[in-house]
Amino acid sequence: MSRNKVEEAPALFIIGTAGSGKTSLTSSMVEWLIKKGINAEAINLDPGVEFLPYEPLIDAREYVDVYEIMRTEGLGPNSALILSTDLLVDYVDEMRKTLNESTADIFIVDTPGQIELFAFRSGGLVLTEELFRGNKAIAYLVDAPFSSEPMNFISNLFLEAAVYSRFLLPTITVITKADLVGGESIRNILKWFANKETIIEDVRTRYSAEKYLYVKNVVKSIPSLGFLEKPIITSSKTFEGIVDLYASVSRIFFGGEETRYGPPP
Ligand SMILES: Nc1nc2c(ncn2[C@@H]2O[C@H](COP(=O)(O)OP(=O)(O)O)[C@@H](O)[C@H]2O)c(=O)[nH]1
Ligand SMILES: [Mg+2]
Repeated sequence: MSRNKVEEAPALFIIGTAGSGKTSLTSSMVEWLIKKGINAEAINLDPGVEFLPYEPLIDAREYVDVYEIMRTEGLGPNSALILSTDLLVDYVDEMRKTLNESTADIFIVDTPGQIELFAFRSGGLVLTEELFRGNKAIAYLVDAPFSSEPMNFISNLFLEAAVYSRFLLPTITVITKADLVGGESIRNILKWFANKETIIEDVRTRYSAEKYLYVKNVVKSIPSLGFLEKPIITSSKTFEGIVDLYASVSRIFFGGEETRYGPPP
């Protein structure tokens, strides 16, 4: 990889629902990149995480303490987590100092467990815009065991579209935990991505007529939603697909090739 060191390293934001495998993928990807001689640094923006399998360059927990906020503000864990994530924005300048001194080639950014804390509150957008100055992209994680069911798959794609509409950044769909499902599930997911008629048909055979009619209408009304480009199939346990994910990321950051959604306007 070559990067003009005058520019800041690009940042890949790892976004997905709770438990979709963000922290695991951040860890595996950084480990894989470092083995390849690429100076990757992990950034943890989740103030609520208990255990991290990687050593972050920046750790949200050094700036905000969820337990302290629970005590001082008299909040329960959910409210304290929301406030903690919002408060991170106050530390952008301090975090910038660390980034300024970094010689990283790429930042892999792990985001809060609950997707809405980062994607659907103002803090996440501010952090992506003000903390990172290089190129940016999103890896949107779709849990393979969860998405093997057609309706789950569809709702996850709607969520991906909602995330995209917030950030307008090049977005790669990443199927995680491939090691937990059989080849047939993966083939189905790839089939649904390649041809939306197939998911409408699978919904027709598996669910009520009411659900089928609904899916038929909504899926048809959003022609480009997640069905245009092959997702990357990965496992953070076996490292399957990490090479493909990095190839996609490289194309966005260094290859100038358009992604599924194209570059931001
Ligand atoms: N088998 C398997 N388990 C995984 C994989 N990725 C994550 N997990 C497990 O899924 C759970 C949630 O993962 P985590 O990375 O913490 O998800 P996050 O909430 O999105 O950060 C943990 O128990 C992980 O060990 C994977 O590729 N394969
Ligand atoms: Mg996590």
